[in-house]
Amino acid sequence: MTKSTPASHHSGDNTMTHPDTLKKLKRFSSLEPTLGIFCFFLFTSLFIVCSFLLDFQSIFRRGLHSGELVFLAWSNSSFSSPSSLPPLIGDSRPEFLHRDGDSCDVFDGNWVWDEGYPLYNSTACSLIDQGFRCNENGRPDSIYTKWRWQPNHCNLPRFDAGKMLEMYRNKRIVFVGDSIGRNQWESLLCMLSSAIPNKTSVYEINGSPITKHIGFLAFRFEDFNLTVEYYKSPYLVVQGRPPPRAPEKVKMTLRTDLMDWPSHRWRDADLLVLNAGHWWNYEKTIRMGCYYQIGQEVRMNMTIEDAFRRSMETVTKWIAREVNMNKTYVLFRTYAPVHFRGGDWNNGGGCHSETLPDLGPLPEYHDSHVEIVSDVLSRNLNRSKVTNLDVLNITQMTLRRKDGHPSIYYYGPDKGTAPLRKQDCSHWCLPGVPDFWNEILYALLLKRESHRTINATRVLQV
Ligand SMILES: *[C@@H]1O[C@H](CO)[C@@H](O)[C@H](O)[C@H]1NC(C)=O
Ligand SMILES: *[C@@H]1O[C@H](CO)[C@@H](O)[C@H](O)[C@H]1NC(C)=O
Ligand SMILES: *[C@@H]1O[C@H](CO)[C@@H](O)[C@H](O)[C@H]1NC(C)=O
Ligand SMILES: *[C@@H]1O[C@H](CO)[C@@H](O)[C@H](O)[C@H]1NC(C)=O
Ligand SMILES: *[C@@H]1O[C@H](CO)[C@@H](O)[C@H](O)[C@H]1NC(C)=O
Ligand SMILES: *[C@@H]1O[C@H](CO)[C@@H](O)[C@H](O)[C@H]1NC(C)=O
Ligand SMILES: *[C@@H]1O[C@H](CO)[C@@H](O)[C@H](O)[C@H]1NC(C)=O
Ligand SMILES: *[C@@H]1O[C@H](CO)[C@@H](O)[C@H](O)[C@H]1NC(C)=O
Ligand SMILES: CC(=O)N[C@H]1CO[C@H](CO)[C@@H](O)[C@@H]1O
Repeated sequence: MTKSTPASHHSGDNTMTHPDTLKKLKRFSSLEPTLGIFCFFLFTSLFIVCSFLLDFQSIFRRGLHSGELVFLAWSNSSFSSPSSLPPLIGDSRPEFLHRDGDSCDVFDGNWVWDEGYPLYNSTACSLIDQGFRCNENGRPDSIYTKWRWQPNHCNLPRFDAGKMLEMYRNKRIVFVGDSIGRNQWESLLCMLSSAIPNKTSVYEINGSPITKHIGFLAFRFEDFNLTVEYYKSPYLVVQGRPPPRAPEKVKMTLRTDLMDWPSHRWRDADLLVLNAGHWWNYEKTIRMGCYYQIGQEVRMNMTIEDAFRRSMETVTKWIAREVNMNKTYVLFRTYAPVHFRGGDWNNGGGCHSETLPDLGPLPEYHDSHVEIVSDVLSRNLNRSKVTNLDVLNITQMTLRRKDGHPSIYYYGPDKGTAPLRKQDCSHWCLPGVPDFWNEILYALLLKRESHRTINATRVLQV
């Protein structure tokens, strides 16, 4: 024992004389208060850790927020078993799929710790871009994969890949949009393929690899005759050459009145998930010489907001006119916030030190994309016969997840981590945040199915 104490090592001599020992004891007694404080902290930390391990896993599962947990930890002076806890708010939440859950807004909620997640292992899923494989690319923490989305007023069903595959047997699921849409598409590919033991029975129909450079990718789940497709179309409308006699600075135009060319392949999907927003900004349009066009006319002074609104109107009119709403369920996913701090994406902004979500009250958040989408959709939904469309309103829930981005961990393992000044705080690590957009998507699908079944039964009974 004495041999291993730092004191004996430092003296280099383990035959201590009596006065020496006394001196040491005196030194120790002068240290006593500090030692006491240290022990106190050690004990409290242990206490917190133990109570956390013993009790709170179950509370987290039931969905209290971490703020409330801290309060419980400090106000209760003894350990208690989960069963002795008072009834929790979580207990009274109805299931979203149950009739009592009909009025529940699944997008109103918070993130809760859940050891039962993530739903898949990225090393076991080959269908993810290297850029989203954060842990494989060196990200040291994995806490960000353990937060589950918990609505305030109901409980969501846990994603069941087998059930969703069965629902979409002989069908097509189509994602259209920007690279955040590809992020969500890859998340769903992994979530679904986790239930398929024979990985070679899931393949890209043209043998293409997963990469951001290909505008169309379709994975076939052979056993279910299901394809899950991705079309890159960041504006949803046509981007092309300017009309003749356009001013010289016009290098390209966005036809805000014309759906993108491959749209004829989208409209027959059984499930169509659209998104837009990240490319509707100055840097990617006007600055590149890309102006907005309506008919044959280039509108040199049209604002980005007006152009985006106009294109969203084009999208909703296309849905009403071209999409068979008896067959196709359309979901429009709202804008996923970015989290660049200390700069923007192109001048040194970052998020690499974020390891926890924002669980507290959120600051005011305004994004013109979100406002325009909800405005255009709600007005057109009301007027037209478009009934089979829902908004995947993920903006607020995603705003809380500053910890979910690849930041500097988007290069392959051979290249190491990216420089601090070139971070990715737009896309999402997988497994991660987009899994929960898909878990909500899955819940909405089941809810819709159950309504259909109930109505069908009713019709039969009449
Ligand atoms: C989206 O959800 C947030 C959070 O519940 C809510 O404040 C907002 O009004 C919703 N927007 C739409 C268009 O439903
Ligand atoms: C993921 O799978 C790999 C190999 O299949 C395994 O080594 C690793 O431990 C798994 N990771 C987790 C978090 O389960
Ligand atoms: C496979 O699914 C497609 C629709 O995606 C359908 O047209 C075709 O008939 C299905 N094939 C079989 C063998 O059921
Ligand atoms: C896995 O799927 C491939 C492609 O369809 C097939 O050739 C192979 O026989 C399957 N393997 C097993 C063990 O079922
Ligand atoms: C846009 O430009 C046209 C001429 O090209 C002009 O008549 C119009 O007033 C301008 N509108 C705005 C809002 O500046
Ligand atoms: C959709 O279903 C309704 C009612 O069953 C029917 O009247 C309508 O013709 C259908 N529309 C299409 C495009 O199939
Ligand atoms: C939808 O239309 C109904 C009746 O025309 C109207 O009462 C309601 O306020 C409208 N809702 C929206 C969001 O415009
Ligand atoms: C089924 O009925 C419920 C209410 O009874 C209604 O809210 C829902 O829109 C109906 N669904 C379909 C697909 O008709
Ligand atoms: C404030 C608080 O939550 N106190 C709880 C401490 O634990 C007992 C059970 O052991 C509860 O009954 C109290 O409500």
